[in-house]
Amino acid sequence: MPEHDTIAAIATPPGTGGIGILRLSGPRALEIGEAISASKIDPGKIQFRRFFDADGEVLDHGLCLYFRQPHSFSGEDCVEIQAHGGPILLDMLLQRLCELGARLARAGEFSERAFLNGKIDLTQAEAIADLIDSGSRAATRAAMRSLEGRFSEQVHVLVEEVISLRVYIEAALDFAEEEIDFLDNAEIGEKLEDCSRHLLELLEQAEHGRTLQEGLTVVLAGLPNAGKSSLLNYLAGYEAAIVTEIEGTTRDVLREHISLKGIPLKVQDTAGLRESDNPVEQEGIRRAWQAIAGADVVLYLVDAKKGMTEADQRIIEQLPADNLQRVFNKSDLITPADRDQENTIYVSTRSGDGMEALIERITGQISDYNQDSQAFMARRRHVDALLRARDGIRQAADSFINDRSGELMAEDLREVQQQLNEITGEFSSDDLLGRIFSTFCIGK
Ligand SMILES: Nc1nc2c(ncn2[C@@H]2O[C@H](COP(=O)(O)OP(=O)(O)OP(=O)(O)O)[C@@H](O)[C@H]2O)c(=O)[nH]1
Ligand SMILES: [Mg+2]
Repeated sequence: MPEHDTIAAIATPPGTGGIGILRLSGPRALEIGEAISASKIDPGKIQFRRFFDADGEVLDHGLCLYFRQPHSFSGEDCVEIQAHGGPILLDMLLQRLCELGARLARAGEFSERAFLNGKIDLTQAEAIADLIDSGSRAATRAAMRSLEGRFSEQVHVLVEEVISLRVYIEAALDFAEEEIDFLDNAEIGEKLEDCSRHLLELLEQAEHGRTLQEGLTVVLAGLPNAGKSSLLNYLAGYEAAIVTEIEGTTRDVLREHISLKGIPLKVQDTAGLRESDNPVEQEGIRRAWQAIAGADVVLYLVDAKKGMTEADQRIIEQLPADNLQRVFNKSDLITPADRDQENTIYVSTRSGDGMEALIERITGQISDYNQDSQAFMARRRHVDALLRARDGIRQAADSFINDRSGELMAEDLREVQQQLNEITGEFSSDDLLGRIFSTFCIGK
């Protein structure tokens, strides 16, 4: 249930600026706004006002806006005060609002109220935070699409499909003798198939959205001296990592946030993979494998001058094949005729040769996706819920095909519906909401 106190916060970022904005939301917002400005405030107008302290002395003057509920962001009565953007001044104004009966808002509390009042659903609330935090143009556009409701719409379509299937099955269950007939009905199998296919499509889109939100994790791996640190430096545009001709230079995993073609990347340079007696290097290699396990893309670097060695082959066999890209570095040291490897990108961190193709390979998939203007922002939470829903559908298919049980199937589908509703927040716990909104900024 929505709370009934009135909250206040500074909505503009800390620091100085021409304008600083304070927000009030709750049943006493108008009363407090009128008290601090010692005047009446009308809805739907922008009004110039003075703002006073407890002794009637003018603290500042600026603009005042009143949004009458439910026509406001939070769905409650809201007053916005646009004052001058000095941090001390804004604090004094905020303190005055609290003296008049407002309470300091918690992080994300305006958005939380908007959600509880049904103004936005949970994915949209999350999209606001992601829009503000987005680290690239692609991420910004995707967050806006989620805020516009593209993601929620698709979840709703899926929920409708599951509901219609449930209704169909549960109606048949009411006529117990007919259950056998109904289980022979091919239509159910087809509907399940459709549901499953649509869910997998949405899951794929959500995975892309999550990558945009979190950034794509690209791990540079290979034997010592292949040029991993040199490549990190090339992509970062500065000397982030130490480069020497000594094998085993890098030990720690080095992480750089790099934006390529508007795609946020977390590029990780790792220790060269080899047998070592040195405990420090051993730990570095262990961490390198850990980084590889968490990668969206692994670039496996080979020294082109040395070519693919047995040691390289042994490592490649242990790498996940689906997100692996082989890169032959030091192409400046070989002739064009030596470029005989398939599925390989040749680069030189020294001359910059081949970098375009490499960057295209890393960002290609995601930017293609974004260009068809379908990409929406998603979070790990959404992907997890969709994965659970996918498992639920599989379970339902199993109940249908193997157990021949309409009852089990109905129960499986009920759970699928719940997992999907968790995404948009139609089904949610206080705990989940607390976790989500506490990561927002104050005043949002
Ligand atoms: N000619 C040439 N030399 C390169 C190129 N890239 C890197 N090198 C040299 O190769 C050596 C090793 O480079 P690093 O970047 O330190 O290699 P690494 O893979 O990080 O090595 P470790 O940290 O030991 O695993 C250095 O002497 C670099 O100058 C290249 O494109 N061309
Ligand atoms: Mg290195």
